[in-house]
Amino acid sequence: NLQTASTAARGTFASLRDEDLQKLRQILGAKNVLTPQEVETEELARYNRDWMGKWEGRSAAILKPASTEEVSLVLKYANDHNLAVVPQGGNTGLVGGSVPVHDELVLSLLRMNAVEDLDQRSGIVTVQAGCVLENLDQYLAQHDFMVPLDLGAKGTCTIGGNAATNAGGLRYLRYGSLRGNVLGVEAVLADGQVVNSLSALRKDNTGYGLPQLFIGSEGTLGVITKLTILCPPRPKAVNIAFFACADFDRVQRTFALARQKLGEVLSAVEFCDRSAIDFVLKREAGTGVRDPLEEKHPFYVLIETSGSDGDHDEQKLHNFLEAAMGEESTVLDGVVAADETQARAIWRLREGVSDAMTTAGYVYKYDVSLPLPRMYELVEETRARLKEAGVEDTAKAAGYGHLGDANLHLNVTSLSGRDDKVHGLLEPWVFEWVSQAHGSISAEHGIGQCKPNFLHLSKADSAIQLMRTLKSALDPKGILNPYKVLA
Ligand code: FAD
Ligand code: 2HG
Ligand code: ZN
Repeated sequence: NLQTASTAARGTFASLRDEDLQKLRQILGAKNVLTPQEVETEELARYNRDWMGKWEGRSAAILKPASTEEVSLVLKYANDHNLAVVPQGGNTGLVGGSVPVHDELVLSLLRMNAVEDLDQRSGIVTVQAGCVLENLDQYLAQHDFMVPLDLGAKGTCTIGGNAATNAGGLRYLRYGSLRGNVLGVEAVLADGQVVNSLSALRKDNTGYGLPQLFIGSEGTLGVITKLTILCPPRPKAVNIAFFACADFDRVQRTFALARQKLGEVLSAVEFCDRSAIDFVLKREAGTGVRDPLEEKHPFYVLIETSGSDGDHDEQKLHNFLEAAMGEESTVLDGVVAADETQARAIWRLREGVSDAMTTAGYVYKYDVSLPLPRMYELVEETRARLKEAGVEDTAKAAGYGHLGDANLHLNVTSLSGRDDKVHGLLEPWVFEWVSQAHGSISAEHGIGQCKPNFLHLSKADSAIQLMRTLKSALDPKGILNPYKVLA
């Protein structure tokens, strides 16, 4: 049932033996080591299979450490005995990076979920890697701070997984990358060495930026156990507006106008096409999530403002609306959320697309960044390609994503299930199209086991070679997340 899975043969790793199990149980406690022999199939599948059911391994054991020291002891043992390990957080990743390909041990960080410290003046939080993003955000809310990251999987994904994938999400436009906001990382290397690079300083140029090695490395260079993150104050006034546009040119002009008129209070600019919205409306039928506009339109733009002074922000939003609906006439219709319930329902229209397109059939997902003017061309050309092949009635393409970051999510749902013909039409064509347009084949989801064979389309050979050098320096036996990222 695969999109693009690793075809790599099993490496020359050892197979788990009874004496290994005994040792691992000594380190972690018997109940924190699950094996296929002792656990219900469904419980095991939570760790072996990704949430879309696209990738599934057969882990010899699931390991659940509770401390950095336990992670260190487990990795030292695994490295000494040549056992391969997959670090796992909430298992919400979209590129098959968090599940085993063969029988690798799964190292779940979910028990390491404590918020250890918050500096109330600077907003710098120290948190264990397995803390669920939403739980961290709720903790910070009690102290008037927020995580500088938000995404649809917030209720399940972990902050360690977010850092390991350098997740982008819905507020990247305002707060930027985790590469900027994560100040420090504590990580355990493949041989069990604990690297303490947990700086809580905004400025620290003492040598190499070691935390950056682990951010976005998808569990291939080390296991992140703890992070320090610079968190912004929680905004006091938040407004959400939802607009309809007639074409993608007007979508882009609406974004440009929003930047001009809303300036520093702009916190998100997202977009969906009609097809994406139709999937959500069908999926959410009966939940209270509905199209807030009377007529159907080809494109929608969601704009969020966040600031500290409600009147000031509303005045700015008013000026923007006047220009967008009047002199500039970039939007056809629009609505500003009147209360929090409506704001949540509007956000759901956008955040719900991924799930709606996944559950409607078999979904092929592409997460790309492109020069903004060419972003929607890819969706149009995909549709034309599906039509030409005569599969347009069963293979439905939609475009949506983080307009403010020129990050397109092209999803194609095959309503009749997985389809080799559709797959063959999409790959490698999509990746090559993106490469020729000077885009990135992975804007925010990473490479995982899905895209190692296409990495060269977005990275120079010399850069890939340096990645290999780093990998063999930090993990000479290659036990950490094998078959992922590098082919
Ligand atoms: P996992 O899925 O468990 O792991 C992801 C990768 O990180 C794997 O390679 C794993 O080995 C590694 N890893 C996990 N924890 C650690 C650790 N402690 N140390 C080292 N390596 C580790 N992504 C975006 O960028 N933007 C979005 O807007 C976005 N929206 C999403 C919406 C939905 C509905 C879903 C399901 C996913 C979305 N994602 C998005 C994907 C995103 O990458 C993940 O949700 C999240 O960042 C992964 O966190 P996780 O804890 O689930 O990690
Ligand atoms: C989003 O922005 C996520 O909704 C998921 O990054 C995108 O499922 C996808 O393709
Ligand atoms: Zn996204």
